[in-house]
Amino acid sequence: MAKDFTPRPEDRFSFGLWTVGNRGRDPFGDAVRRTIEVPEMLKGLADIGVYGVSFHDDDLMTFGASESVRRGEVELFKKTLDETGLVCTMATTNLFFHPIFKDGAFTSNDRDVRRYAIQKVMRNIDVAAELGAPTYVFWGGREGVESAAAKDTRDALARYAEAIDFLAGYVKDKGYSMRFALEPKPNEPRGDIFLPTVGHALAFIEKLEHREMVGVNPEVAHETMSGLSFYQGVAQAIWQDKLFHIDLNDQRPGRFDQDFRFGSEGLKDHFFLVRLLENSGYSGVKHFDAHAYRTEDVDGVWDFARGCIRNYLAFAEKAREFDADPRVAAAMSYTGVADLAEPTIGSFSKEAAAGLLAESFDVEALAQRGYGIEALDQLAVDHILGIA
Ligand code: GLT
Ligand code: MN
Ligand code: MN
Repeated sequence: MAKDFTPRPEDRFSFGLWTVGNRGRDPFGDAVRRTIEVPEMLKGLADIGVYGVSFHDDDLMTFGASESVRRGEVELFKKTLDETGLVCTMATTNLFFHPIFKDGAFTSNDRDVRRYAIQKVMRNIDVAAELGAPTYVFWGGREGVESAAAKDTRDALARYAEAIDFLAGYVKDKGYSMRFALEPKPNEPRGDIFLPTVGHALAFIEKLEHREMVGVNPEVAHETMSGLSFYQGVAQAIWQDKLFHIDLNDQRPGRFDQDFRFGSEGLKDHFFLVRLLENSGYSGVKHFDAHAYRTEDVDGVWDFARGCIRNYLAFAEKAREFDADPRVAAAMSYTGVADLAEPTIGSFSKEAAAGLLAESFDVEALAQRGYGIEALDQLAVDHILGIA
C-alpha cells in the first residue's frame, strides 16, 4: 500500500493562487478547465494540509475595478483565510500581463510606464501588509529585451535598482515588516530577461541602498531551463543569507518554463535540494509555483497539488534515512566532506604566509588520492530508489 505523508503546519507549504488556479492556457491553446473561485481554492488547499497562500494583485483584485469592488475582494479573501486557518505568506505584483508592460515595467523605456509600475507595486504592498505577508516577490518577466539595440543594459539595471530601492524606502517609511525577494529567470516571455540567474540577482542586490532587506526567490524551473544547477544557486543564496523565499516545481533542462509538479522530473536533484533545505535550517515557506498538466480537469489539479507535497515529504524522509545510514557516514568520511569545513590557512598574516612558503607537499602522493565519490553517490541513488 502507498505510504502516507501527511503535512504538518510546521512544514510550511504554500501555493500561489495562480498555481492551482491555472486553467491550462498556453501560447497555442485556450483554457481547458473551469475557474476555481478563491474560497473554493483556499478550502481545497487547507484540506490537503497547506499552510499558506500567495497572490498577485491581479489574482485577488479585479484589474481596473472600482476601489469598493477591490476592497470587497480583499475582505472575502481575509474572511476565507480566517475560516480555513491559512496564512498569507507572500505577495507579488503582476507587472507582465497588461499590454502596458510590453517593453518592461521598472525598465520600460517609457518613464510614465515605469512610474505607473512603481505605483502599482506600492498599492499592492499596502494590501500585502494588511494581510500580513512577510515577503514581497519581484519577478521581472517583462524586464528585458529581444534586441540589444533597444536598451542600454546599464541604464536598465540602474532603473531596476532605483525602483527596488524606492519601494524598499516605501516599506520602511510605512513601518511594514516585509522583505523583498527577487526572482531570476533567463528568458520567456522576453528574449533575454535582466537578472537571468540567481548569481546575477545576488550580485545586483549588493549594489542596492537597502540591500539588507532584499534577497532572492530562486525557482527550480528557471535555473534548470538554462542548464544550471538549481542546487548550487540555492546553496550560494543560503551561504549569503539571501534565501528569503523559494519557488519549488520541476523542469527539464533546455525547455520552455514547464512549471511541473515538484519532484516529478529530476529525482536526484530534488533529493539533494530537499536535503539542503532541511539540513540548512531554512525556515521560510516551501512555496510551490507550479501547475497541473494541461490534460487535467479540476480533480487532476488537486492530484497535482497533493503530489507536490507528497514528493517533498518523501524526499525529506529519504534524506533523513541517507544521513542516518552508517555506510553513508563512512563514505562521507572517506570522501572528506567534513574536512572542507576546516579553514585552509585563515586570514593573512606575514607569519602564516612564511609558514606556508616553508611547507613541503608530497604532490605525487596527494595526486594519487581517490575520493570515493562513486561509492558515496551510489548510496544516494540506492536511497532514492529504495534499495539501500
Ligand atoms: C509567473 C512566473 C512565476 C513567478 C510568478 C510571480 S508569476 O507565473 O512564471 O515564476 O514566480 O510573479
Ligand atoms: Mn516563480
Ligand atoms: Mn516558472
